[in-house]
Amino acid sequence: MNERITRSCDCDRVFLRRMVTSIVIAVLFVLPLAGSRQEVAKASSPDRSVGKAELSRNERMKWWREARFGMFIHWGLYAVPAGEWKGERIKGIGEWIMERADIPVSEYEPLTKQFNPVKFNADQWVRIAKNAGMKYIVITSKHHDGFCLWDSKVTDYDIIDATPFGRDILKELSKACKKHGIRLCFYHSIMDWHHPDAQAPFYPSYNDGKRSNPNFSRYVETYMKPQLKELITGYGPLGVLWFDGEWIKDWTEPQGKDLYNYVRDLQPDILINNRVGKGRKGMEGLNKGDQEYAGDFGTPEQQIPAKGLPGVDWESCMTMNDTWGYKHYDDNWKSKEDLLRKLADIASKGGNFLLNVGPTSEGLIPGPSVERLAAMGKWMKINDQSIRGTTASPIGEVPWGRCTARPGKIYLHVFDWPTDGTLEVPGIESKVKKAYLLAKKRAKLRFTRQEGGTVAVAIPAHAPDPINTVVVLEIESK
Ligand code: FHN
Repeated sequence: MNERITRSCDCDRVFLRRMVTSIVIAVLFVLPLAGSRQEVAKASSPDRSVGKAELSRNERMKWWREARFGMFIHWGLYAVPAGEWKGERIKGIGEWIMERADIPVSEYEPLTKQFNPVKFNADQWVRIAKNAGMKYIVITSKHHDGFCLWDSKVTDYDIIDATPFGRDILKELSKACKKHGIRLCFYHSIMDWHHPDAQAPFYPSYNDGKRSNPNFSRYVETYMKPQLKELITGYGPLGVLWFDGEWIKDWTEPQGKDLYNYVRDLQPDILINNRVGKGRKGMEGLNKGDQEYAGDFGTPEQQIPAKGLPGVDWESCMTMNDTWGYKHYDDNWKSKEDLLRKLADIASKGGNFLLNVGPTSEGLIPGPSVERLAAMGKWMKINDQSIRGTTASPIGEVPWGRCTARPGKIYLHVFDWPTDGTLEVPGIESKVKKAYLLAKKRAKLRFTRQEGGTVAVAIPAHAPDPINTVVVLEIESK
């Protein structure tokens, strides 16, 4: 992903002087600090506040790379119909019901009168995330349907002015996140099916990728940007602004670059995903290769890249069942085994896992989600150092599971426990100092070095953790 998009400006002389200053600072003080990951930052970003050098991209990304695991929350008016409209079950993802059931704005808006999540408890939600081992929460401030989960000054189509609930959800969540040391982040849809200057006039094909609204730039300048300013200055500092809905005809890469700069000017250290512009290749989520695109990390959706991507930051977002927004009859839940192994798989390829919950209209995270997150938390409590802040496997693929690493340690995530008492680990070039189960550090495991860099570790007859037992090799770091 690329560094901050440097805006062209008519103050070239001043800008040039700043460029030279930044490059000198970078050469003398910042670039040598660059992490192991390929430093893609340019030293040319102009200072945003006089006298304060801007954080490099690696410095901004540090907490996010360390976190590795976050909670996605899709919540809004769509939780009221919960997948049904006029007695009919509507196919597809729940938060798209306005589009999938051809609901006109005039019929969708009254859902606000039924949105009264009296069981919502921000502290409880944040504790569920924290206890699962998640370090950040990305919640839909505004999804495609245009409904705002905070008290916006530029519309009444929000939680305070339009619903009987009358509490500022995002304000309460912001407070709870600060209390528990969790980074609050917002998902914000560029596409807006409610706003007359955006996609509302395209009813019933709100998502018509071929149509343009002549007033779209008015929506961007007088509505979307002011709302983003409200969110960043009123509920921040934020960890990430997670844009979506960028695939519409009215949105372009230059607008994405402008929005990236606009947001970073409001909060210089914020992270922004690659859906702010037009860089991503569909659900694969990584950037097309033909030019520099705005955004700090790639966003594979409902999938995990086949291999690690050296020097690229990416985050796989996934549902726990088949929908992002709540549907009362979607019980196709992924098992805790599947979710835990996905977490290890993603980390073994150097990515982050953004796992979704879709709360009900009462404000509750569904029970099956809570159970799975508790199980993941139990595993993370023992094994989180094999995920948190690790880098991709240094030894490629292994037949029995996955690997992650940090300087001096290789973590062997064993899914298929060998029955012959020996775990064969290929490609270990460094000297192995010791081996042990992460869950039982003091019980050292014997190991021998075989031909061609394979290390054979003597392991117990039965897997201590049938889902993922972590064996640690401490090595002489280069
Ligand atoms: O259309 C959205 C969808 O509702 C959901 O928010 C996902 C999650 O990333 N993103 C878009 C589909 O790619």
